[in-house]
Amino acid sequence: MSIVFYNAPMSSASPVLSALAELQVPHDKVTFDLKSGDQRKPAYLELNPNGKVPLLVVDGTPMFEALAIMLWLGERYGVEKKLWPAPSDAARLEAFSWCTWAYVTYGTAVVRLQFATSPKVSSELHNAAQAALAKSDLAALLGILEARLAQRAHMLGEAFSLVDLVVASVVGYSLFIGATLEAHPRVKAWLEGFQARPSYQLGMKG
Ligand SMILES: N[C@@H](CCC(=O)N[C@@H](CS)C(=O)NCC(=O)O)C(=O)O
Repeated sequence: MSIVFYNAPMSSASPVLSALAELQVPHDKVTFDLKSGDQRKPAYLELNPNGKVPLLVVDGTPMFEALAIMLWLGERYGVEKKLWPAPSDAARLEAFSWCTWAYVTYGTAVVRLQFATSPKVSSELHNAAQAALAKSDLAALLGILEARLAQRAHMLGEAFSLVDLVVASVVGYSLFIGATLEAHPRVKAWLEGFQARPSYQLGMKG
């Protein structure tokens, strides 16, 4: 199988790079400089009309969206590496739920906070009330994660899995935006455990 991975340091591609490392998936890596506009070149837009990273090209077929890519990697490579539940395992249902929860439910609150406060967004669009509401929604969601981790060391049980990588990547990013973990010590310890893994370090390095 031929896999080409389009990456950019410190971007939405970083968790995918970590997943490729955890799963030891052989691939060729193309590193983009987003500031110079590599992602908007016509040849790349043919592969990904969104003009964004990450992108995985599998035997010539392009696949975009980090969550979709990581779910596919889990299905294709994770079972044999014991990092993704087998089709007959009920934990597979939980795997899909928690990964989607991280990117869609938690991720939406992260984006709301980002739009309300980010220096990359024009200041007249900043909104203190929206920021406070998004922060309080993030705290409530972190409470759900805290409760989950009170019953098991990792998202699916005692062992680390790709689900930890997916969820921790989004939670880790939210701290850069302004979420805090003071009230969620289990989430904090679990996140620190993930960030100590070589795959996380590699993902961040790009
Ligand atoms: N929802 C997409 C987001 C992808 C995305 O926003 N990528 C950014 C880097 S973090 C990008 O390539 N930006 C380049 C641009 O917008 O020109 C995913 O998760 O794959």
